[in-house]
Parts: sequence; structure tokens; C-alpha cells
Amino acid sequence: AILDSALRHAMHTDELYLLYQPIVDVNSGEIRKFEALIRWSSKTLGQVPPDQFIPIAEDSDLILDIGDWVIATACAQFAEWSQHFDIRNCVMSINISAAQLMDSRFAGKLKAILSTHGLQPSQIELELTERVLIDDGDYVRRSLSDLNQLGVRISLDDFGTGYSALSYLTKFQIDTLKIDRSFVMRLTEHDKLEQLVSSIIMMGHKLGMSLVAEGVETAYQASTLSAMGCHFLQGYLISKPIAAQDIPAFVLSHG
Ligand code: G
Ligand code: G
Ligand code: MN
Ligand code: NA
Repeated sequence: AILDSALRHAMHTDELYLLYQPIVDVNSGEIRKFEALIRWSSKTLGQVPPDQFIPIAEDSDLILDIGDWVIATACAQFAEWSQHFDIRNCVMSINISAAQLMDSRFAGKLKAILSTHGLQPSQIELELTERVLIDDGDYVRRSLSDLNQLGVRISLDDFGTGYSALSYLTKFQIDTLKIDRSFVMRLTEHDKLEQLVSSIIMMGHKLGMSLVAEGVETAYQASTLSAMGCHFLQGYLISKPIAAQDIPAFVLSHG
């Protein structure tokens, strides 16, 4: 409860902020996406990682307010970058919690924010975890169909961890698979997980999906993933998550 009220307070101060991690096109090396990642630098608690406070926020309605704040902040920031570089071929990728999708007004609220900032729906990708699709209630189903209709992209985060049911891949319109970092990490000369990762990529290709590899840290991983046909790379090899004001310089220096 203390954390809950501290977090509620943080939303109205600069304690809560977003970092953005660039995602590059494997072939051209160009930055094509940014993942918005929440951070909480609490005056009393210090730096609290999202793995700790997001689950707490998810236990109450607080996640709805935080979720709204994340979307509004990321969209405003993205639109502001258009003064520095061409964002028309770029995508802002935003993590979404299950409770946000249960809200029947979700797609409508998102649409209003996009029009406020003059953004196209296709410039936004929503990252969901498999868990959200596994317990596919009617509300989630309806929200996803509203979001498809609106034209925002849907991405499956942490793909390949925890759940084995794949039927949801055809039940829902999913644009992007994000191959979980735990798989990418194990692409080394010693621990070859190559058959599995390459199978995921082939499956994604056959389903017409775009593939993003997360947690790419080494040149070996990047070249292996590239040879396998992965489309996008994200990870410390390219960049750590960085502050909004540092993004334009990073993009411009990246060619
Ligand atoms: O960036 P980091 O590795 O600390 O993120 C840890 C976890 O927190 C990841 O699973 C990430 O998806 C989640 N996360 C980061 N930002 C957000 C956010 O804005 N909303 C939600 N729901 N989850 C987030
Ligand atoms: O679950 P999700 O994919 O949203 O989590 C993203 C988290 O992974 C972020 O907190 C980010 O800081 C972290 N991350 C991003 N790239 C790398 C990487 O190359 N290595 C490691 N160890 N963590 C990363
Ligand atoms: Mn994510
Ligand atoms: Na992930």
C-alpha cells in the first residue's frame, strides 16, 4: 500500500519516466523502432525496477493510470522527435498489461491520443505477452479486434517462454514476434540453440510475421540471427535504453 501511494505520487512528478531502446533493421542497420521502457527513480526508495513495481500496479487499478500515462508520454515524445528526424518510417513500441486490454475504452482512448499528436496507427506497436492471449476473455478478444480495426500493430513479447499453446497465433492478428532474450542469450559458440531459434523464425515467416530478436549483445548473435532471416535486432549491441532527449542525436549519428 505504501508502494502503491508512492507510485501514484510518482506519476505526477519526474520520478516516473520512460527510456527508449532503439531497434534496428537487420539488413540496412537503420533504426526503425523504439521500445518505451518505464523507469521509477523514487526519492525515498531509490531506483525501483519495473519487474517490481509493474506487478504491484497490476494488482490494482493503478496500472490503468500508469498505462494511460505511458501511452500519452510515449506518443507525445515520438511526435516531438519528428522535429529532429523523419519518424514516418518508424514505429513506437509500447508494453501493455492485460488489464489495459480489458478496458473497453482502450482502443478509443488510443485513437484520440494518436490524433492529438498527428500519428498514424501503423506507427504504433503494442507489446503483449503470451499470457494475455492465453486467458483470452471476451474483453481481450474485443479489444484486440478494435485495435486491429484501428490499424495499430500487435507484437508478442517474450515469445517462446512459459506457454506451449500456439493456437493463439492464428486466432489473433499478430504482426510481430519478439524472440525472448533467454533464447538469444544462448546463441553462443558453446551452447547452440540455433535449431530452435531458426524454427521460430521460419514459423514467423510462414505466418507472415515480422521478427524481432531481443537482448542481442554480441556480433555473433547478430550475424547468426541475420543469417536465419530475423528482421529486427534489439539489445545492448545496438544500444541500451536511452533518454528521450538523446534519441535524435543517436538516430542522426546512426546514418
Ligand atoms: O526495461 P526492463 O528490463 O527493466 O523491463 C522489465 C519488464 O518491465 C519487461 O518485461 C518490460 O516489458 C516491463 N515494462 C517496461 N516498461 C513497461 C511499461 O510501460 N508497461 C508495462 N506494462 N510493462 C513494462
Ligand atoms: O520483457 P521486455 O522485453 O519488455 O523487457 C525488456 C528489458 O530487457 C528492458 O528492461 C531492457 O532494459 C532489457 N534489455 C534490453 N536489451 C538487453 C540486452 O541486450 N541485455 C540484457 N541483459 N537486457 C536487455
Ligand atoms: Mn517488451
Ligand atoms: Na521481452
